[in-house]
Amino acid sequence: MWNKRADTRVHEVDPYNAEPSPAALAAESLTADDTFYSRNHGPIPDIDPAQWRLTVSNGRGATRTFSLDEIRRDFDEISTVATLQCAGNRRAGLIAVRDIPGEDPWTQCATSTARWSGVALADLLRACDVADNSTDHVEFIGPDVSDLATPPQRYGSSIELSKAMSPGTMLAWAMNGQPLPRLHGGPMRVVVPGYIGARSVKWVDSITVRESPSDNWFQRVAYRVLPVDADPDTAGPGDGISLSSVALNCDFLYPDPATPIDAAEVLVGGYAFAGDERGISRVQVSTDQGATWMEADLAQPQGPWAWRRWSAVVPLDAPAVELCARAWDDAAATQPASAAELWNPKGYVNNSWGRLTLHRDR
Ligand code: MTE
Ligand code: MO
Repeated sequence: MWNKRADTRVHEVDPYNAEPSPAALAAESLTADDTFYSRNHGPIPDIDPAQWRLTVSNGRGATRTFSLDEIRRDFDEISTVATLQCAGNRRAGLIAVRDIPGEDPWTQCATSTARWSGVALADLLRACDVADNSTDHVEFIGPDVSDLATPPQRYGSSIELSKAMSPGTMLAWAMNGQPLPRLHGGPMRVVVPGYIGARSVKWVDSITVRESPSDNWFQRVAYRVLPVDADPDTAGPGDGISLSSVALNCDFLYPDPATPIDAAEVLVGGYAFAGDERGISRVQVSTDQGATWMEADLAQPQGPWAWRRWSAVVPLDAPAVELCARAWDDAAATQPASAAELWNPKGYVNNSWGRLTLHRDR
């Protein structure tokens, strides 16, 4: 029913959870809407843009309601290229270490990049007379009710007011120059560049400035890195590490490891992504489990909040070679080698080295 390519890997039909094939993701530096991954926690709402309303509560007792036409008429349009990445991206690598029941085995394609157009959230909040109180938070709520939460509740999240007011954070009504598709939050979604996808609430209809992070289940209980020995079914509100900025990550997108290579060297490539406030400064590839590394070529930056695509020509001097890739950010931090070090009960933030095993054809 959704407009996705035939090679899309669908983890769940209802709620719809699907990621593109690595080849499809590699083909474009901006991900088309028929390719973009999609992560949902409940039924997909069907909202008439003319009926959609956004209520903003400014934390000082005042509330304003906006229609889509009013927002488009009264505020300047901005446009930002931003990568979204699910906190569960690459979970399959953690499941290979130890099973994670009840969570989808996303591979490395629960991430995609689009040009988003809409209004700066800061402009809207200023128009609502929000106080410049640096310790406040901004809560976003959508209309979709998820029974993954106990008790079932509407999907929501929150971010710090400082992030809400910073450049890039926006309400988007268009994706790659087209009206925002229903599956991706149309008519309007939040886009929080550099933060885990979970904070970019789709179909947003309520925004509230508050003194503390949202009490919504998806902020307080889910999207947290629990201690290794915690029971995810009994973990309570506030347990573990709450996720916001995306951890430095990279992985391979090509070539397809299922096709043997008929040459002594091969072009490999993929994406690297550094979260909020960080850029990618280097990507390296190893053919010897990290004993030595060669520098990959980095494509031109697509903007401060977008992935960096990379490629390298590597020798294949054995029948089977396991390649490793790691990125460095501009604070010179790099990625951990193994997923085993990172395993956690809900399977978030696998940012271990990308790995790809290629075979020689002879
Ligand atoms: N917003 C609502 N209302 N409901 C959701 O289930 N999923 C979140 C976020 N926003 C979600 C949501 C998660 S976990 C991710 S990774 C992104 O949306 C995925 O956005 P996409 O489907 O456009 O790729
Ligand atoms: Mo996500």
